[in-house]
Amino acid sequence: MMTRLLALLCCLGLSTAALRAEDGYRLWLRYDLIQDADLRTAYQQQLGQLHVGTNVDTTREMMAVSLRELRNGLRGLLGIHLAPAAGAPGKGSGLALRRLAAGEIGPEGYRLRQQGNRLELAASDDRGFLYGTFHLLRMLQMGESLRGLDVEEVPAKDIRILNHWDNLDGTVERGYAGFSIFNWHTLPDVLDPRYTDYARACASVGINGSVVTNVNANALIFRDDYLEKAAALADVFRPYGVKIYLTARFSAPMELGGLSTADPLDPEVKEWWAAKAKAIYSRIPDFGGFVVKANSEGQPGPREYGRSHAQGANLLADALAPYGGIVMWRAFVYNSDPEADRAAQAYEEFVPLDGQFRDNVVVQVKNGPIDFQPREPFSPLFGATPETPLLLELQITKEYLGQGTHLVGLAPLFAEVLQADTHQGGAGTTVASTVTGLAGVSNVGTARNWTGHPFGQADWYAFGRLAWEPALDPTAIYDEWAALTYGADEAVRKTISRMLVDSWEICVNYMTPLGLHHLMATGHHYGPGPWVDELSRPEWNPAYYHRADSAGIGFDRTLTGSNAVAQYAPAVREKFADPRTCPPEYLLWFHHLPWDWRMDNGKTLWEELCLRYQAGVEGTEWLAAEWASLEGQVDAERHREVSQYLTIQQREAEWWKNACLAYFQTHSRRPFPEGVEAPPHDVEHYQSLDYPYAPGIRPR
Ligand code: GCV
Repeated sequence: MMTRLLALLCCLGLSTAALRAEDGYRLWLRYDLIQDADLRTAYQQQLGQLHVGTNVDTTREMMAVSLRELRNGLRGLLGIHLAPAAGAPGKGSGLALRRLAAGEIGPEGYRLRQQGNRLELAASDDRGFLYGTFHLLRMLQMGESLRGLDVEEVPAKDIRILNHWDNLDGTVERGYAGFSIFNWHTLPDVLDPRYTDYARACASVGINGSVVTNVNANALIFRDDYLEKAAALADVFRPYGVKIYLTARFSAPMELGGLSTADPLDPEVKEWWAAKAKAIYSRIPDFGGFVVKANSEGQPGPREYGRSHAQGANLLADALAPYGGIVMWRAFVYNSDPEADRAAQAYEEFVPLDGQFRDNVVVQVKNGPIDFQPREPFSPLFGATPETPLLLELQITKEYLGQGTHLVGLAPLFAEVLQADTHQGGAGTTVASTVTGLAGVSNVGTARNWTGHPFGQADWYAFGRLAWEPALDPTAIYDEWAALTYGADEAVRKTISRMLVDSWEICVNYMTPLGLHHLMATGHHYGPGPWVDELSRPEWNPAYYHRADSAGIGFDRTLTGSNAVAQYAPAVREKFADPRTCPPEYLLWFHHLPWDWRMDNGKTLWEELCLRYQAGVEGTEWLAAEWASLEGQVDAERHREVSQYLTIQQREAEWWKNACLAYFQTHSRRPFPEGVEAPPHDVEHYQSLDYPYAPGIRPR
């Protein structure tokens, strides 16, 4: 029976490995035997022996990790045991490791080059060997030729860091993949193998830091027993080149230290932080530093004492400076002033502080001016603080993009902001070129496959790859991920990468097309709630953002409105400020326009809005059809799982479209254009839907 099945599979051109059920735990590091025997033989000949240069110390922790990865990888992919080269040194083919002099290649960089009959992996530091090892293994998994190989890679950015919004009680704010992978209760004694697997996955895509606690911070993390727990994690991460960082609650000196103030200029407060830094570094000598959310959404901060964000940040920076630590101070601040435009507030607060921060402070700025909306123009802060290094904060977890159930690839969103031209200091000054690093809000949890939706892994992967090299093309990144995760078959990987690349625009269309933003329901941010207008703070209400009325729709951020557009450099400002030159994807972000406004394609604004919602729904049908076409070509377990999620996504895309169009029609009073299916219910029906237990509700 078994033999007949195998024969049948061979007839169909399918390998048994390709169809083995998988649960997704191995991520993109599967190392299954390469099925093409010729390719395997070629690789075996090229890599079968290991030549370790005399100046390479393989006893060092990180080098040992690299070698273990290499051995495991080659055992799995090629079925070989990587043997140290026999015979005279310097002779024979194989893989050669060579340490370069300091500075011969940049920090963390590596070179993979064919030298005669050898493939040489060379680096100036241990991290370079680690990243070079993963590069090589990636090439083998993708079936790429090593002949004539000559690549040199150095990361474009020093800070490539994940931010976990994980709480000490194990919950994850805006986490949709189970609980936190960090079990603070059983640390430091229990070292879950997941900690190692997590660090390894991060290293494989070049992520070199992890903030393991939520920015809505808990001072308890600084208590001695919790520092021991953090130190245990740091010990596990270290060999993988992942530094640990913690979030600092500004009021910790009061809550934990019993002081009567957290005023950044108070000498006792300074002493408290200095002593705390000393206590941390005595346990974690390579501790990375703090991330701070201050005076934002109820978090304490320096403003309570009449001090600026710079004074607050400098307090912590001074405490960390003796040990080389940094402070990542978040610019995500806004207040409830009904007259203020929330989109303008971070710029107003931080640009005047340029030049006032210590050298070891970086200001962490979300990609857009509001808050990880499905699509936002880039934040005007990028490039606007020449004296202050900035970090770009991206959200990998999909708080506003269908959370854990919709297939939405975020690499195109990441790339759009990275490549946006700020024109600050001249044309060609992309966001990527203005930042010193990238921080990504993690989507990882205790779900067996790490991210809940199987395709969520793709954006953990994409974030790491783009943090390493912001110029990478999203299609190429997803092509890699698909090959590593689902096998190197070209048709399969091309279909998957196309689905991922196109899915973002599809989601934007069924949620917030044409620059609309913040239309989601209260609390969970999952479904639509454009009608919400009764929340206590004006800027928490969707109606504040879309401003739909009988005349039209959109937020006027030009001279006739909030004039937030003036925060951009002149070339950008001019383009965004004129509705004729403003890219349609940001149109209603910057303009309040009449329903009958004529778009460039001849449609009215109302018609275009409706057609985009409809296109979003049709896009989910296309996603489902594409995935269905892969049945039998990826393992049944993962195929079924993704199909089930796509069913939810199709239904919810309809929900978004119907709820939003039913509501906006109460203002536009216009008929639905041809090609758009009218919502089956009136707006009251959509308003009555209640999802009290939608995941990701912020713990109160
Ligand atoms: C960590 C949004 C989210 C909050 C998050 C906040 C932030 O408002 O809804 O859950 O809090 O951003 O980035 O600080």
